[in-house]
Amino acid sequence: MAEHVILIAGPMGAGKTTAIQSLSEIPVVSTEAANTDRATANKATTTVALDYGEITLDGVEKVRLYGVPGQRRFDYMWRILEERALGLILLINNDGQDPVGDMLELIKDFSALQERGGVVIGVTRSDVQEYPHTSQYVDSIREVYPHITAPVFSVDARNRDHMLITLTALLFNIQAQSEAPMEDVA
Ligand SMILES: Nc1nc2c(ncn2[C@@H]2O[C@H](COP(=O)(O)OP(=O)(O)OP(=O)(O)O)[C@@H](O)[C@H]2O)c(=O)[nH]1
Ligand SMILES: [Mg+2]
Repeated sequence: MAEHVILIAGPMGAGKTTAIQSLSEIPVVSTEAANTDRATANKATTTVALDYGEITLDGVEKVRLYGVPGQRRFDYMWRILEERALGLILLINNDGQDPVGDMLELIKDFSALQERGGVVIGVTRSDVQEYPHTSQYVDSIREVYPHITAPVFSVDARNRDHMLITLTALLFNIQAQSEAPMEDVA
């Protein structure tokens, strides 16, 4: 059976832990601790090390899902988990202070993973905060990272179907990127 390791990253409260709970077929391993930063995300707990879940697609592809902490003080975990990963789901909460800026910064933070595999963007909490629209995320990626193909979806991390579409799009994107002809460097 083919196996993939996929990372889920994004700002605090974007829905990384929730997304893995939505997708996973096994009980999720989580490392939640009391959230002392209620100003950034008003919820009781936050991830301090990782989340882990698994899903099998079409009975043939096993996907290991790792969620990383949103808080940058734990970003050493980003680097550890990134090494094993083939692709990245970037969840961005639309009700953050500067969600498009957060996305651009995180694409840069995970540029090695993007180059090795691929990235897909899931914009969450659009029901809480309507703007910016997904088109603004798409336009910003085109402007700042014109060489990157990164599909952008509006999703609810609590919705399994939304997260399945996002994951499937990422796997297609990774496959397309691996089959793309190498750039002519001669
Ligand atoms: N209204 C709404 N709530 C959402 C949506 N997506 C996720 N949530 C909620 O937003 C919260 C996200 O919390 P977590 O899943 O803990 O976020 P996280 O990204 O793991 O955060 P950290 O681990 O702290 O970095 C949860 O309460 C979810 O139920 C959405 O699209 N709309
Ligand atoms: Mg979390």
